[in-house]
Amino acid sequence: MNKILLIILGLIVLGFIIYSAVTAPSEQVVTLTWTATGDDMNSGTADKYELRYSDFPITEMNWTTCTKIMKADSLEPSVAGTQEFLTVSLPLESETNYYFALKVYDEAGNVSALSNVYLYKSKDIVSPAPVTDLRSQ
Ligand SMILES: [Ca+2]
Repeated sequence: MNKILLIILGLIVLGFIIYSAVTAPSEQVVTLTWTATGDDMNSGTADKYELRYSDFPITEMNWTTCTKIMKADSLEPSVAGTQEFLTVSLPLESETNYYFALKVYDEAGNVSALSNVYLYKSKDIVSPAPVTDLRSQ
């Protein structure tokens, strides 16, 4: 009975190791920062942020088609003038353009215009192919 239990535990651990090895490199982490605006223009404290990203430049027109970063919803805006930070996870793609933009809401539901659009270019993570024909002449 104990042997079976050990085998099951072993399989669970092995499964977890394989799962971690497969899933760990699928994301990259980027820390975004910006200066908080306020409830009324640049004074007071806003109610929430809406942060989106896309692989194409973000405009007011295509804003709703861009991918919403849910983590930003739980970020409590700080008082106007404070530096905000948010670490976000992105799909791990080599040398890809990620455009970010955000909008600010107040308690009454008033929304700011689109922020500046920030372009983050992910790193080159693809190695050269190994040489396969090394030989003497
Ligand atoms: Ca307001």
